[in-house]
Amino acid sequence: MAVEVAREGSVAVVTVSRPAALNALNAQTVEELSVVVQDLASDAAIGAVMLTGAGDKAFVAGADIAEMQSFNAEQARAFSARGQALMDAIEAAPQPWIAAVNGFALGGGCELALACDIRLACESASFAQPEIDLGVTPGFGGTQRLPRHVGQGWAKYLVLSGRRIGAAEALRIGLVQAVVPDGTLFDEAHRLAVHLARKSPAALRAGKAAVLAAAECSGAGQEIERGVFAAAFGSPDQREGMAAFLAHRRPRFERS
Ligand code: CO8
Repeated sequence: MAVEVAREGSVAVVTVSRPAALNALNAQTVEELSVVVQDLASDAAIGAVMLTGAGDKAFVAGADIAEMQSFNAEQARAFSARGQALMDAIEAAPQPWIAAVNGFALGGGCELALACDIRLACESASFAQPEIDLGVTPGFGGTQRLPRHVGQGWAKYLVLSGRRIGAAEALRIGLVQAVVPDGTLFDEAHRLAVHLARKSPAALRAGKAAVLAAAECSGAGQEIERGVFAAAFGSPDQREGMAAFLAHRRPRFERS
């Protein structure tokens, strides 16, 4: 198995473990991870998940290039769809997922980190979307999530240049939320996971869903916006607010 899961109380630690290939994601690893995400999502005992890579060199060095090398377009599309579905499932999971980026987060590895809710990195971690140097483009959701996290300018810089940036730069552009000294990442990420796991599960789920909806402002976010906008109509506050405006007086809203 290339994916290890350790349950420690209300925290699950998920480790991608293919050290000989720097934890690169082949089809089997994507499938294993997908099953793990599904299992954890339905495990009410788990309040937060921490995701990391085996060893101290790589988080995940990308999709498996050796496996992809001979793909035709149809196979590439299918692999991309499976990877995208995995990333979507992490993003939609009821629990928060923390990426503990302990080394290279390249290509699909960077995309995997981006699908998590919070990213912590050690000082020696590095990030890139190097697909351009393989003659391809990101296929696991990176073109969509990167601009959301770092803005279009940095997203284009990373996707078009393929350049690798260090943890400090990743922090500066908002790709990660914190950088910690090498050797302390696991404990820091675990501490954060324990902290999150103590929160209300319903509120965590709602918070994730609401922020996600905000990010998807062209689709689901705007539907939510329309829903809450419409639901206000006919309420006492809406009637009072609009009546007050038209009467040139201050509105008086009830507190309960
Ligand atoms: N896939 C397969 N094997 C890999 C990968 C990878 N992504 N990365 C590293 N490895 C293997 C190496 O081939 C090597 O194996 P071996 O010992 O058998 O030769 C072993 O891991 C160790 O790697 P290196 O000897 O290269 O170690 P270095 O410290 O010299 O270099 C690097 C480390 C910089 C990380 C280097 O290995 C590297 O550049 N790797 C490739 C990084 C990359 O380009 N990643 C992006 C891949 S494409 C992608 O992720 C697209 C995602 C969307 C897919 C959509 C589906 C169609």
